[in-house]
Amino acid sequence: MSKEYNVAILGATGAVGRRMIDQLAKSTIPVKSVKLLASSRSAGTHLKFRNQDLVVEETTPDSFDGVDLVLSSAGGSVSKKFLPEAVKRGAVCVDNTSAFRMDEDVPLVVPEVNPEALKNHHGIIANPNCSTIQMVMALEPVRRKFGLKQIIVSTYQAASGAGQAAIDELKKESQDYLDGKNMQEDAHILPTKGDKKHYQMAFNLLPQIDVFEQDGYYTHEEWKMIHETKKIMLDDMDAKDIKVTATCVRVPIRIAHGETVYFEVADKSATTDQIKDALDGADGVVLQADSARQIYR
Ligand code: 25A
Ligand code: L14
Repeated sequence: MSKEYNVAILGATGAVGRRMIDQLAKSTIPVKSVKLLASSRSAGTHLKFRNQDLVVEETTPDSFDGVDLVLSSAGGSVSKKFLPEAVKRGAVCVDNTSAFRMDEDVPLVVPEVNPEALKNHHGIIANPNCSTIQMVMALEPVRRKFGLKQIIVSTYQAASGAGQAAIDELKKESQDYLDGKNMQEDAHILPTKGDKKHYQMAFNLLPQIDVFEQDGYYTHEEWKMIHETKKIMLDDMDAKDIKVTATCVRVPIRIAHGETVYFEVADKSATTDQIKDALDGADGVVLQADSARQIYR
């Protein structure tokens, strides 16, 4: 790789892609050039990177000629189609979708938790589900000091997880609800675009994120949280050493997920204060435990 990188953002016009552009602009990654890729629908759209005006291009395999680094968030099927093409052309791809996360030769990485896993990549590096990332960031410092036996997590996930179209749908439904309009026809995206039925999200809660698993007990989002956590912490998606279960719920929020995490440590002598100390100052973690002053934002 050159000292300055040619970077492509795949899915650049999406809710995530636009954030990637902003974050890349702020980051210390030395950027030589940026290419914005999306579907034919948004080819020709103008977007800004720093002060440069860039035109979004339709993605083809040849889009990746000369590209060093791909940041990808255009959905799993798009990643499956294009990332092997990018790797063939010499690029390293960081993929935000679920397409490759469980492949044996694809590291699943949260930099603050398991950076060592990066060593074994073959061109594709996956990052986990958003709900998994925030949980393992907070639990890894605890695990390192006291060990973990069990995790029971419940999530409160915003519309943003399902992309820009879901954010737009929540906004329209909310407006229509407040305007007293008939909302029968409003839902087309949530709970999940690919499934048969769609339900109102505004002023509601939905107990489904992603599709249901065959056993009917888990949704795929819940499955992902369980197995991604094990792969990141123990390098084995089916590891038995930590028991994990998850319940994922969609809440009518635009952006930002929340979650409550019950966990059981292995070291029974650990005190609440010691666990707070482990969290306070951990890389990327902000501890807010000042209930007397009512601070939690
Ligand atoms: O498969 P996964 O892993 O589960 O991921 C599924 C989806 O989740 C989002 C992301 O959606 C992804 O597509 N996502 C993933 N991880 C996420 C996370 N951590 C996450 N969201 C939040 N947090 P998205 O909507 O943000 O981004 C989609 C982008 O992918 C581009 N794309 C689609 N097909 C492509 C493709 N790019 C290349 N080749 C293809 N074949 C997509 O570009 C977008 O950038 P686009 O050109 O198709 O559309 C962007 C424009 O279209 C408008 N729009 C969106 N939906 C609709 C719509 N217009 C009308 N009707 C719609 N239903 C948008 O306004 C935008 O301008
Ligand atoms: O697996 O709809 O990265 O909230 C994360 C967001 C799947 C969908 C992933 C959502 C996506 C999820």
